[in-house]
Amino acid sequence: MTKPHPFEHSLFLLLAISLTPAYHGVEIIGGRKAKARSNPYMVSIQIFTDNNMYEHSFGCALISKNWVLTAAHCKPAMQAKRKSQVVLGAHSLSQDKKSKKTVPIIKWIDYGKFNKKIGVGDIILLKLGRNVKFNKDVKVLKLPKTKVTDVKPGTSCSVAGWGKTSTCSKNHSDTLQEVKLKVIDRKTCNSKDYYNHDPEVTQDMICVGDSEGREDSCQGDSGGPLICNKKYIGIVSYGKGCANPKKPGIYTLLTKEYLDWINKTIKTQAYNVTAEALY
Ligand code: 4AZ
Repeated sequence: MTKPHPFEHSLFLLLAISLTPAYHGVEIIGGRKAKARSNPYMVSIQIFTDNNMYEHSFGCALISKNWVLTAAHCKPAMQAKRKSQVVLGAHSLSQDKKSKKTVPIIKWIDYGKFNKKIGVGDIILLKLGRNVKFNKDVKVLKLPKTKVTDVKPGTSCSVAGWGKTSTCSKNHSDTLQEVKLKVIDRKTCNSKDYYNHDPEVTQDMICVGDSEGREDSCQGDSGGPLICNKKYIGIVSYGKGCANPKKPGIYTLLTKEYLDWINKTIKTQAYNVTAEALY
């Protein structure tokens, strides 16, 4: 075997580095690896695929011992494949850590007003097959008080997820990524240069993005929570592409109406189980 020329060595190194996604800093899109345990409420929704394995498909947040909150547009994919589960306490999805717990999804409860065409009502509750145990890696994300219903434009928010790390990548991220984004006022978001009312960004949605188009949530982050001022404010819902400065992410806003529905549904369901157990 001939010895490689030193220049060949560095050329190979350069090629290897430039092909590593992390080198470009393109995580979630433009974000960074989340600190382990910094988002213990983050849950991965996984669907059983034709490859005979569960694959990360959406994000969601743990809101009680047996409920997670996510986006309604995730439901058809979950139902089409029948078998879906959630993974809690994960940072890397592939690494087999003790902290990771897998629980089946046994029920979907729709807000009932989801309209795919116009994007409204993109919110759904998923009931888990058993109660989860809370620990350092698995914690509830508290729902805000019903008084908190909107956030001022310019507010800094964060989103985490295992979604795509670049617009052109096919795969989701193995490690949880997070990014900081800013709230954009509805008027701007609906203006001609932005969404031009297609879809209409209504009072129960919120636009959040990066004016330079470097950072965004993307495919696979859908359903995950939007945190602003340390409060659970919204759900990753939609966007035309990812990291386009004039097409920021559109999030379902946790309005009083949605929060009342969530609280009522969880209470009613807990009562139903008790009632069922009596017979
Ligand atoms: C998606 O397809 C998706 N840039 C999620 C978020 C955004 C765009 C698309 C926001 O799940």
